[in-house]
Amino acid sequence: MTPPDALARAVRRVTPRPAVVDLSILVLVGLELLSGVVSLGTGRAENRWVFWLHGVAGLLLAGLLAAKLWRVRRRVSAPPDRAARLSVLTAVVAVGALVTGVAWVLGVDVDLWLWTLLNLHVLLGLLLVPLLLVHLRSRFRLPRARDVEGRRTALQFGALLVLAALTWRVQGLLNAAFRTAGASRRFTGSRPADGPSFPVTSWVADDPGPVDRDAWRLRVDGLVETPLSLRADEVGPATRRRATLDCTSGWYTVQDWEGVRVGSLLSRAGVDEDAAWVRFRSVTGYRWSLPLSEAREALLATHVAGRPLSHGHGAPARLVAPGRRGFQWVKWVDRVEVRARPDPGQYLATLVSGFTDEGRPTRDTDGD
Ligand SMILES: Nc1nc2c(c(=O)[nH]1)N[C@H]1C(S)=C(S)[C@@H](COP(=O)(O)O)O[C@H]1N2
Ligand SMILES: [Mo]
Repeated sequence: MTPPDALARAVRRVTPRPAVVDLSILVLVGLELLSGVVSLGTGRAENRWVFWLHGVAGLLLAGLLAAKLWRVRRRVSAPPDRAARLSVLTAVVAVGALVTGVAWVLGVDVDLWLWTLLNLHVLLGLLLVPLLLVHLRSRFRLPRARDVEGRRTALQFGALLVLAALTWRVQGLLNAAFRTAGASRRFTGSRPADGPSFPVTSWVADDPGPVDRDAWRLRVDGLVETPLSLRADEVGPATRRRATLDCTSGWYTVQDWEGVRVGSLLSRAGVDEDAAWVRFRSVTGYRWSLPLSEAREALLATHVAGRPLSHGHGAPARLVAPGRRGFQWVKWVDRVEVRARPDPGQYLATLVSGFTDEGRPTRDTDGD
């Protein structure tokens, strides 16, 4: 037996029946969607397993998808019908999502104008969902009892899972050994932002004009005994805190932030008994909320790296929420609201704030 034959036999051995492969692909895409979305919301080391799961399940998915594509390689005949064209598109998007994900982990980054390879990975992953749903309608059947060969299928999946986990581990070791760009990645996949300064980013389109520091007031209200409205020189004593800003577009920076502890503002205002959440609002309408105890530990920063915040970084004050991802670090904060409940509308607010009057740049009307 020649080596390629031996390999082909080994591959056949670990490949489950077609219907089982297809169902597993479906389940894995669901898992990738879930872990991918959850991973965007966390930057805490104790949640690193979410990223691990996303990586290993991705490798498993790559293996099963390869088996599937090999199986159907001759299916697309000329002229392809609509369903076949859709299947090809689904395959291309799926392969694209996997390739961009793997490339990102290996440290590859290409400049896609405003985007990173990671943004493209997220887009392709999300695009795959509707494509797969339509593809399912024309193609899917559930595995029958005879497709599932009990012990054998379980062993196959065991072997595939071990293989995927090993590949993930070896990838980490190789990245470290060869000091690739992948080795400097944080567990979230973010790379260090280059240079002493760090990027100015907006989540979607938030781009207000500079906030006038003299006219600016910080309001602290909601479920408090004494609502406050503070001038910049009244916000209170500054504390310093080192914290990592980790943006979901794939970069991070560790900085020394300086500003008032939110807990000190809240003590001054006195929170009511049923207070449980604190919402931070930007002049643009962009907003995010933190549970009360976490909010107390957060900072409203006015300085970073020993200097006053620039407009782009959120002057006069921006939220510093350690362990949270960058998009939750609200910039240009002018209101701290104590609430009893969380705020489901915040997700939408971060997406649309750039399209409201407050969020749009004022520069184009400056000449009036
Ligand atoms: N008001 C407001 N705050 C915002 C954003 C925004 O678009 N509007 N972008 C967020 C995102 S996605 C990130 S990563 C950080 C970036 O902070 P920086 O521009 O200081 O690097 O700010 C967050 N705070
Ligand atoms: Mo971000």
